[in-house]
Amino acid sequence: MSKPIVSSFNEWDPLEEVIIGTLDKVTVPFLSHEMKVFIRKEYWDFYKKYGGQPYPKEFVEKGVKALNNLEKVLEAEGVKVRRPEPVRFDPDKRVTTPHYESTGFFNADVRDILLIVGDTIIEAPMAQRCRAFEYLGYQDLILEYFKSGAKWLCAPKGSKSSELYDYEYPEEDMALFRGEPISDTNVSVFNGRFITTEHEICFDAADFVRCGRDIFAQRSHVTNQLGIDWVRSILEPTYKVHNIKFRDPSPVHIDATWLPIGEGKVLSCPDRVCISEDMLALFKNSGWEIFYPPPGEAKAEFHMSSRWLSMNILMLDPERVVVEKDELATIKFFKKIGIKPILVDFKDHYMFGGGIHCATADVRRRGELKSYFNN
Ligand code: DAV
Repeated sequence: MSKPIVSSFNEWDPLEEVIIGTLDKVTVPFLSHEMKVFIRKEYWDFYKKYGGQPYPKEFVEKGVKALNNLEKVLEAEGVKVRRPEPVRFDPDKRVTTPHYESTGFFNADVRDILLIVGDTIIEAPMAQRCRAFEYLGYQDLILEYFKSGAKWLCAPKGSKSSELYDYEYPEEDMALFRGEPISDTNVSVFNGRFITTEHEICFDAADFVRCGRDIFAQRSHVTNQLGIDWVRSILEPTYKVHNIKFRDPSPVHIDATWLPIGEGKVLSCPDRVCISEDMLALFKNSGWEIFYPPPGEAKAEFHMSSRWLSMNILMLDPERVVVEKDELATIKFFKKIGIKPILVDFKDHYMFGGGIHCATADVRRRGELKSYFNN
């Protein structure tokens, strides 16, 4: 039997096929309540002013170039690259649902919405209203993979009614940006309070990382416990889905916080270390080594993310990693641990919130389903 086209079990087996997102029709999201933990406070005025309109052209042109640079670099390394079809709806057109009105955002960060586990593509419901219809941009591509034998699952989309969001979430905690050093641990998320409630299932795919039979998921502003429980319910018993926590005042997506780079090797953001004793014990008892990369240093705009996009990298295989070309400290770090950096000029994509890992979804990695943990 020939190998399925969609087959990817971890973050590091040799990469054969990948999807890279698109900035086609990218629209400035509205500064709605749930976006206030996502967009840095110093940019709120920009989002209040331009929400629902296209981004200034020069930003988009540079961002498009960054995605195209990544495509060229991956192709040169022998990886088959797929791009989503041109977006056939207008994200700047206001959509009225039974529960809210919103415009859209983009289709650039594929990792946020598509969770690929083995031969199954799971469409995440997304937590932010501006991303509710993002799945439409991937339908042709997923249909093609489905016809080739992949399984296609949609998580419950939910209503995104106002009950899904905590409107009393303290504004001072919204300003505590993820990944920045904090002294005070008495902030909402440490007490189990997030911008999303448990009113209905919600998650972004980027709050999950895959290590064969073990998958690690964080409760974040965009992924609630019901979302993690839903993923667990469909992947069990073949896979184990573990909850993992970090010292992060504003968690959104796990892939610039805790990113496996090979069998027994995980990158851990030193500004938001793991605080789950059981998970630390699991990694330790299974012989895993935790690596702390240096901070990001590329000169770029960061509207919706921390500078830790530097560690949001893509493994081509356990020996080669795709890194932003100006992340010099990160490049040096990888060389030191024996992994060859493949450089790409990508920093102009950072302002849209994502790094190299975010902008991609690995469709096929050569390798089998294995267990890397003693549990
Ligand atoms: O560090 O701000 C970035 C991941 C976005 N997909 C951060 C998280």
